[in-house]
Amino acid sequence: MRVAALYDVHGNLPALEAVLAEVEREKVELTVVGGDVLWGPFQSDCLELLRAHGALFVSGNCEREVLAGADESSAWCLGQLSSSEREFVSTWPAEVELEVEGLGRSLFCHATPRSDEEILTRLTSDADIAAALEGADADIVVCGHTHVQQERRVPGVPALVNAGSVGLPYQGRPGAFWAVLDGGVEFRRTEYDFAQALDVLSASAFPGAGTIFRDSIAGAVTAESATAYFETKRRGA
Ligand SMILES: [Mn+2]
Repeated sequence: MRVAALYDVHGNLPALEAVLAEVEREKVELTVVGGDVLWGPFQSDCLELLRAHGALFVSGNCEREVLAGADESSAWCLGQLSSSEREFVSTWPAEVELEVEGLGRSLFCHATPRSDEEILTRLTSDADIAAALEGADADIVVCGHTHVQQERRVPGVPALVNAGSVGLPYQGRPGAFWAVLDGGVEFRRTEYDFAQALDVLSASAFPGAGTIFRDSIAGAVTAESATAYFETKRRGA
Protein backbone atom coordinates (compact mmCIF):
# COMPACT_ATOMS: atom_id res chain seq x y z
CA MET A 1 0.00 0.00 0.00
CA ARG A 2 1.38 3.40 -1.01
CA VAL A 3 0.56 5.92 1.69
CA ALA A 4 0.92 9.70 1.94
CA ALA A 5 1.58 11.03 5.46
CA LEU A 6 0.44 14.62 5.96
CA TYR A 7 1.01 16.23 9.36
CA ASP A 8 0.64 19.65 10.94
CA VAL A 9 -1.30 21.51 8.25
CA HIS A 10 -2.31 24.23 10.73
CA GLY A 11 -4.93 25.79 8.51
CA ASN A 12 -2.43 26.67 5.78
CA LEU A 13 -4.78 26.13 2.86
CA PRO A 14 -2.40 27.19 0.03
CA ALA A 15 0.20 24.69 1.25
CA LEU A 16 -2.37 21.91 1.57
CA GLU A 17 -3.74 22.55 -1.93
CA ALA A 18 -0.23 22.27 -3.37
CA VAL A 19 0.48 19.05 -1.47
CA LEU A 20 -2.82 17.40 -2.39
CA ALA A 21 -2.19 18.17 -6.07
CA GLU A 22 1.10 16.31 -5.75
CA VAL A 23 -0.50 13.49 -3.75
CA GLU A 24 -2.95 13.00 -6.62
CA ARG A 25 -0.05 12.66 -9.05
CA GLU A 26 1.70 10.20 -6.72
CA LYS A 27 -1.09 7.65 -7.07
CA VAL A 28 -1.14 6.87 -3.37
CA GLU A 29 -3.80 4.47 -2.15
CA LEU A 30 -4.36 6.21 1.14
CA THR A 31 -3.60 9.52 2.80
CA VAL A 32 -3.15 9.64 6.56
CA VAL A 33 -3.47 13.03 8.24
CA GLY A 34 -1.54 12.88 11.47
CA GLY A 35 -3.09 15.67 13.49
CA ASP A 36 -2.84 19.44 13.88
CA VAL A 37 -5.04 20.26 10.92
CA LEU A 38 -6.45 22.82 13.34
CA TRP A 39 -4.91 25.86 15.03
CA GLY A 40 -4.48 28.10 12.03
CA PRO A 41 -6.25 30.38 9.58
CA PHE A 42 -8.33 28.17 7.23
CA GLN A 43 -9.18 25.10 9.26
CA SER A 44 -12.64 24.43 7.80
CA ASP A 45 -11.42 24.62 4.22
CA CYS A 46 -8.58 22.25 5.07
CA LEU A 47 -10.96 19.81 6.76
CA GLU A 48 -13.28 19.89 3.79
CA LEU A 49 -10.49 19.28 1.27
CA LEU A 50 -9.04 16.40 3.27
CA ARG A 51 -12.43 14.77 3.78
CA ALA A 52 -13.17 15.04 0.05
CA HIS A 53 -9.78 13.42 -0.53
CA GLY A 54 -10.85 10.46 1.61
CA ALA A 55 -8.10 10.84 4.20
CA LEU A 56 -7.84 8.94 7.48
CA PHE A 57 -7.42 11.27 10.45
CA VAL A 58 -5.43 11.05 13.65
CA SER A 59 -5.89 13.62 16.41
CA GLY A 60 -3.09 15.99 17.46
CA ASN A 61 -2.55 18.16 20.50
CA CYS A 62 -4.05 21.10 18.61
CA GLU A 63 -7.34 19.28 18.00
CA ARG A 64 -7.48 18.60 21.74
CA GLU A 65 -6.55 22.19 22.64
CA VAL A 66 -8.87 23.83 20.11
CA LEU A 67 -11.84 21.70 21.17
CA ALA A 68 -11.11 22.76 24.76
CA GLY A 69 -10.71 26.42 23.76
CA ALA A 70 -7.54 26.26 25.84
CA ASP A 71 -6.23 29.76 25.09
CA GLU A 72 -7.01 32.85 22.99
CA SER A 73 -5.90 31.32 19.69
CA SER A 74 -7.61 28.01 20.40
CA ALA A 75 -10.81 29.78 21.37
CA TRP A 76 -10.75 31.73 18.08
CA CYS A 77 -10.18 28.45 16.21
CA LEU A 78 -13.04 26.75 18.03
CA GLY A 79 -15.32 29.65 17.17
CA GLN A 80 -14.61 29.09 13.47
CA LEU A 81 -15.79 25.47 13.50
CA SER A 82 -19.37 24.43 12.91
CA SER A 83 -20.96 22.02 15.37
CA SER A 84 -20.68 19.19 12.84
CA GLU A 85 -16.98 19.97 12.31
CA ARG A 86 -16.41 19.89 16.08
CA GLU A 87 -18.25 16.60 16.28
CA PHE A 88 -16.20 15.17 13.40
CA VAL A 89 -12.84 16.22 14.87
CA SER A 90 -13.79 14.83 18.28
CA THR A 91 -14.09 11.34 16.74
CA TRP A 92 -10.49 11.22 15.53
CA PRO A 93 -8.45 8.45 17.18
CA ALA A 94 -5.02 8.95 18.76
CA GLU A 95 -3.52 6.43 16.36
CA VAL A 96 -4.10 4.47 13.18
CA GLU A 97 -2.31 1.26 12.27
CA LEU A 98 -1.72 0.13 8.68
CA GLU A 99 0.31 -2.56 6.99
CA VAL A 100 2.71 -0.91 4.55
CA GLU A 101 4.61 -3.20 2.22
CA GLY A 102 8.32 -3.21 3.01
CA LEU A 103 7.82 -1.27 6.24
CA GLY A 104 5.51 -3.63 8.08
CA ARG A 105 3.06 -2.64 10.75
CA SER A 106 3.00 1.14 10.65
CA LEU A 107 1.59 3.12 13.55
CA PHE A 108 0.53 6.69 12.79
CA CYS A 109 0.28 9.00 15.80
CA HIS A 110 0.77 12.72 16.30
CA ALA A 111 3.86 12.91 18.54
CA THR A 112 4.59 9.52 20.17
CA PRO A 113 2.40 6.48 20.85
CA ARG A 114 2.08 7.52 24.49
CA SER A 115 1.52 11.26 24.09
CA ASP A 116 0.19 13.80 21.58
CA GLU A 117 2.76 16.38 22.70
CA GLU A 118 5.96 14.53 23.57
CA ILE A 119 8.95 16.02 21.77
CA LEU A 120 11.56 13.86 20.04
CA THR A 121 14.18 15.73 18.02
CA ARG A 122 17.21 14.92 15.91
CA LEU A 123 19.27 15.59 19.06
CA THR A 124 17.23 13.35 21.36
CA SER A 125 19.39 10.43 22.52
CA ASP A 126 18.79 6.86 21.34
CA ALA A 127 17.98 5.94 24.95
CA ASP A 128 15.26 8.60 25.18
CA ILE A 129 13.86 7.59 21.79
CA ALA A 130 13.80 3.97 22.96
CA ALA A 131 11.98 4.95 26.15
CA ALA A 132 9.34 6.86 24.19
CA LEU A 133 8.73 3.98 21.77
CA GLU A 134 9.10 1.10 24.22
CA GLY A 135 6.05 -1.13 24.12
CA ALA A 136 4.78 0.26 20.82
CA ASP A 137 3.46 -2.76 18.97
CA ALA A 138 4.63 -1.87 15.45
CA ASP A 139 7.58 -1.98 13.08
CA ILE A 140 7.53 1.75 12.39
CA VAL A 141 6.02 4.76 14.15
CA VAL A 142 5.11 7.70 11.92
CA CYS A 143 4.72 11.02 13.69
CA GLY A 144 4.90 14.79 13.30
CA HIS A 145 4.47 17.47 15.98
CA THR A 146 7.95 19.04 15.89
CA HIS A 147 7.55 20.19 12.26
CA VAL A 148 11.03 18.84 11.43
CA GLN A 149 11.50 15.71 9.30
CA GLN A 150 13.65 12.93 10.66
CA GLU A 151 14.15 9.18 10.50
CA ARG A 152 15.65 7.27 13.43
CA ARG A 153 16.40 3.60 13.82
CA VAL A 154 17.12 2.64 17.39
CA PRO A 155 17.68 -1.09 18.07
CA GLY A 156 14.91 -2.85 19.97
CA VAL A 157 12.11 -0.39 19.22
CA PRO A 158 10.14 0.54 16.10
CA ALA A 159 11.76 2.83 13.53
CA LEU A 160 10.70 6.46 13.99
CA VAL A 161 9.76 8.70 11.08
CA ASN A 162 8.75 12.32 11.42
CA ALA A 163 6.95 13.34 8.22
CA GLY A 164 7.48 17.07 8.80
CA SER A 165 4.85 19.80 8.54
CA VAL A 166 2.70 20.74 5.56
CA GLY A 167 1.70 24.17 6.81
CA LEU A 168 4.22 25.40 9.37
CA PRO A 169 7.58 23.73 8.73
CA TYR A 170 10.92 24.43 10.37
CA GLN A 171 13.23 23.16 7.64
CA GLY A 172 15.31 26.15 6.55
CA ARG A 173 13.76 25.96 3.08
CA PRO A 174 10.42 27.18 1.79
CA GLY A 175 7.79 24.62 0.89
CA ALA A 176 5.37 22.11 2.37
CA PHE A 177 6.90 19.00 3.94
CA TRP A 178 5.40 15.50 4.08
CA ALA A 179 6.26 11.88 3.29
CA VAL A 180 5.34 8.95 1.07
CA LEU A 181 5.61 5.46 2.54
CA ASP A 182 5.99 2.67 0.03
CA GLY A 183 8.63 0.03 0.64
CA GLY A 184 10.65 2.77 2.30
CA VAL A 185 10.30 6.34 3.46
CA GLU A 186 10.39 9.12 0.88
CA PHE A 187 10.60 12.60 2.40
CA ARG A 188 8.88 15.20 0.26
CA ARG A 189 9.04 18.97 -0.15
CA THR A 190 6.34 20.60 -2.28
CA GLU A 191 6.97 24.11 -3.53
CA TYR A 192 4.23 26.70 -3.57
CA ASP A 193 4.05 30.48 -3.80
CA PHE A 194 4.75 31.25 -0.15
CA ALA A 195 4.75 35.02 -0.60
CA GLN A 196 1.24 34.92 -2.04
CA ALA A 197 0.24 32.40 0.64
CA LEU A 198 1.48 34.74 3.35
CA ASP A 199 -0.82 37.47 2.02
CA VAL A 200 -3.74 35.06 2.13
CA LEU A 201 -2.89 33.75 5.61
CA SER A 202 -2.22 37.22 7.00
CA ALA A 203 -5.60 38.45 5.80
CA SER A 204 -7.37 35.92 8.02
CA ALA A 205 -8.37 36.89 11.54
CA PHE A 206 -6.36 34.07 13.10
CA PRO A 207 -4.49 35.83 15.93
CA GLY A 208 -0.91 36.58 14.89
CA ALA A 209 -1.20 34.80 11.53
CA GLY A 210 1.25 37.13 9.77
CA THR A 211 4.07 36.63 12.24
CA ILE A 212 3.40 32.96 12.98
CA PHE A 213 3.65 31.88 9.34
CA ARG A 214 6.04 34.46 7.88
CA ASP A 215 9.43 32.97 8.76
CA SER A 216 8.29 29.34 8.66
CA ILE A 217 6.90 29.24 5.13
CA ALA A 218 9.69 31.42 3.74
CA GLY A 219 12.20 28.84 5.00
CA ALA A 220 13.76 31.26 7.46
CA VAL A 221 13.51 28.89 10.44
CA THR A 222 16.19 26.21 10.23
CA ALA A 223 15.77 22.66 11.46
CA GLU A 224 18.84 23.24 13.64
CA SER A 225 17.39 26.27 15.43
CA ALA A 226 13.97 24.64 15.88
CA THR A 227 15.61 21.44 17.11
CA ALA A 228 17.76 23.32 19.63
CA TYR A 229 14.68 25.15 20.90
CA PHE A 230 12.58 21.98 21.18
CA GLU A 231 15.38 20.04 22.81
CA THR A 232 15.69 22.67 25.52
CA LYS A 233 11.94 22.53 26.00
CA ARG A 234 12.00 18.72 26.05
CA ARG A 235 14.53 18.72 28.84
CA GLY A 236 12.28 21.01 30.81
CA ALA A 237 14.78 23.85 30.92
MN1 LIG B 1 1.75 21.09 15.03
